[in-house]
Amino acid sequence: MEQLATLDDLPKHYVASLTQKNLVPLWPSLRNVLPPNQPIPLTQTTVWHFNEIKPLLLEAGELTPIEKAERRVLVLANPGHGLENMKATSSIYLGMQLLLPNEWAPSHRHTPNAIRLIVEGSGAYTTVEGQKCPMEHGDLILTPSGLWHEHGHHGDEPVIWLDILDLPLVYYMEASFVEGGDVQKVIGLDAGHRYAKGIVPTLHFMREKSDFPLLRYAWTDTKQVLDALANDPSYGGAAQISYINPETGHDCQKIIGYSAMRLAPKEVLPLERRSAAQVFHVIQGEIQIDINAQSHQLQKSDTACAPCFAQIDLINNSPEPAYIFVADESPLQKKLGLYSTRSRI
Ligand code: GTQ
Repeated sequence: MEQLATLDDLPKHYVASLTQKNLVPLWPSLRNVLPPNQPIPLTQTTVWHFNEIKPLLLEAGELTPIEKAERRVLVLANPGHGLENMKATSSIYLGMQLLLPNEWAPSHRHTPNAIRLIVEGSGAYTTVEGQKCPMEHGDLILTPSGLWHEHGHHGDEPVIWLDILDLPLVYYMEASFVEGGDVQKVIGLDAGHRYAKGIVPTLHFMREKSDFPLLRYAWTDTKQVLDALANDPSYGGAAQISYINPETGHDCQKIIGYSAMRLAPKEVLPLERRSAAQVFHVIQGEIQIDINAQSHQLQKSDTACAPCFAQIDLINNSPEPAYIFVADESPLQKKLGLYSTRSRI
């Protein structure tokens, strides 16, 4: 493609008179906004090690009382986007949240969608629209856009979880805001029992209606399915599951997609190059992740992100299976008609 003229090729007085009238010439910026063949992502491959986050998060527990934080979170920020912008990728926000025994993070609802992936500790819960969701290691809890949620803790050890939100996108759209509310009244059965095994509570033959019927995906269930896939010789493919909305069969949330995979000992999994940026989080075990020819070691509870069209290999060098949680921007890109894949280089 032709090299185009730059701003410096224009007379200063001409550029000044454009600026004065809120006008901008396209051609000096054309190759930036429409780069040839593939995007130039700001998202940089970044790794966050849990053993580096945890002491700082526990220190935040001593430095800042929950009443003064509301949500005690250290944000996993991508330097490529500028740390202050609190983005892991262009659309994905990641945060590690700490809740200490007897603390309460008050009820609120907001326009961005959120999920929690429980990293460590037990005894905490998130109440979503009156449904109490226990938080145990590896559980996925949804708090979709507009649903009331609060976090509490009856246990006796710190609980830490990974928050994933589409906050960067919603904020960019100038659609991000929050409302505060009162303590929620918990309604009857907890989330796990409300929509279990394909059955739902029914009142006088009337089905309960909800856009998000399932709010908690227990890790014990997910792990069982991954193990069954891996141990089924007739299945053949890589052991991977998608978290879906069981009513619609669609992705469990509208903007960010969630899945989990299992890597057997010594398994090497080359991923196809995808237009959506991705986040990887180790639920159990350890892996080597090669992103664009750079190798990184991820231990349990470590998190990494990769830019669009990255060439990624997941490698399990350990004698134990590894379980990886994945978040990506593919539901958003598919809805917008922007999703594509490329063959590996
Ligand atoms: O727990 O509701 O990391 O509202 C950022 C914003 C967590 C939450 C975050 C939030 C929350």
